[in-house]
Amino acid sequence: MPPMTCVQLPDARDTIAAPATPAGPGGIAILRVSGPRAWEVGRALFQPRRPWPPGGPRPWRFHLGSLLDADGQAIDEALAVFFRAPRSYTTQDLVELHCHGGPAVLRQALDSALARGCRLARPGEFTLRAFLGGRLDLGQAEAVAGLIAARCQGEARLALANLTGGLARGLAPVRQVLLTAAARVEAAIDFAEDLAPEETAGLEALAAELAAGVQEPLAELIRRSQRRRVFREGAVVVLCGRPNVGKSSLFNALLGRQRALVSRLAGTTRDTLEEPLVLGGVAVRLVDTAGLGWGGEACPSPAAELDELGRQAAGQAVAAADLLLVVMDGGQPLTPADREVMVASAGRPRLVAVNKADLAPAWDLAELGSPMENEPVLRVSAARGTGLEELAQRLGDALTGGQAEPQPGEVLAGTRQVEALERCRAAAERAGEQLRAGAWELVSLELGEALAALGEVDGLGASDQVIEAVFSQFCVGK
Ligand SMILES: Nc1nc2c(ncn2[C@@H]2O[C@H](COP(=O)(O)OP(=O)(O)O)[C@@H](O)[C@H]2O)c(=O)[nH]1
Ligand SMILES: [Mg+2]
Repeated sequence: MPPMTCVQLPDARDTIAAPATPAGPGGIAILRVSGPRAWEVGRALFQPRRPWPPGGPRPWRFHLGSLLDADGQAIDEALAVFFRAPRSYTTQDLVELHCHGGPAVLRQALDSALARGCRLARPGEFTLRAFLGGRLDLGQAEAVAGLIAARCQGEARLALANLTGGLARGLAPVRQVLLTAAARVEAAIDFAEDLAPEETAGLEALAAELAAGVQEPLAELIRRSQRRRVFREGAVVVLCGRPNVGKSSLFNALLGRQRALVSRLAGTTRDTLEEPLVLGGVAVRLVDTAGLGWGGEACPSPAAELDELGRQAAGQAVAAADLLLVVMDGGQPLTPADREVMVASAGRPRLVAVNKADLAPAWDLAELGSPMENEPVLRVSAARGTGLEELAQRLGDALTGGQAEPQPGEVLAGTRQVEALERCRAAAERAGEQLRAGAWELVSLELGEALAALGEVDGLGASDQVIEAVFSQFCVGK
């Protein structure tokens, strides 16, 4: 186990405030205030149009009134909702102020809350309180971040399944098997001297229960999560090829808009350009790059230094790609630079597209050499728009391996969770080995480790360090 550094989670007794909606103009913006003094702050910030009823604001109802700045001046017409603990998102007293979505209004409202003794919420701190208050387990809290960050339907579906507790529900039987085994082994340790042979045999049979109830279901969940990881995490697809083959033209054609400059001059693109796109149900970052290979020729552009920088950036993008879209020019004879690109991308996941199919073919596919024999090559024309649908389809298939998109309710574990589940599985396996050896003390240790690793996923007993790591991925106001 890695050494635990001491992490201080933020104090849940502070009353915190933050905008819950993104910065920038919008119909509505929401300021959230949570903590023991939330109602007091809410009442100071908000003047109801009609006087409060005798008991003060009625919880869980919208109230119309004015939002006030730190000096008590009206900033905006607003709605306020007062939530009473524990029936709120954070499980604490909580107030939501719904005002008009102007950055100036929201800024003043926030300043007003801070002036009244609130602390600015840290990223994810509202959800952290929901977790600490027992409203969400750790997997659900992670799913909140996942749902907010979801870029396509598949990602949103996977996040929602975990938000409704799908992961923890699936792991509950695993936890139960581990707990039962741990209890039986503890008893065996206490009575080690007087264990009847059938009791010893029963303990040995526990190994089979661990295999069937812990190792196998976890291995299956881990395998499936890894196989379908691309649907959770998305992918980076990088266009590469020598200058002027039409990379930027294809980039634009795939996006359906003129994002990158296109010209007949080599070296038009230097910075890498990146745009989001959904392919095969996968959230993709599509990256256009400067030309990769120059085939040992002198740079055709006088700005050789810029070309060199562009090439370096392209090299970095290619190195980080999940999938390469290698582009060739079908209307010009193959050059050493084309071959250089083919060699540089060999062995990487790639799809080769021969562009400019509208021109008379200037070379034969066989000229690409023998490694290409089993690799499908697609002829497209960025200029005419032909072959693009098939290209998008093939890119999607290459990313997913032909797998179907996530279905509603499908549960997958994320990278962090997979790592913890694998530790749990391995510890259960070692426990099984020690069971067969009759080393009860060691079995007990391994089962403890398995339960601790499982706790990092469902949050039952996660360390502050794990909790901190999960919540640091959030945005402020959630
Ligand atoms: N005929 C034809 N010309 C194309 C096609 N795609 C791109 N071009 C032209 O090829 C040149 C280089 O295109 P560009 O997209 O800038 O290439 P890049 O350097 O690889 O990004 C431009 O003059 C484009 O108009 C195509 O499908 N057919
Ligand atoms: Mg370009």
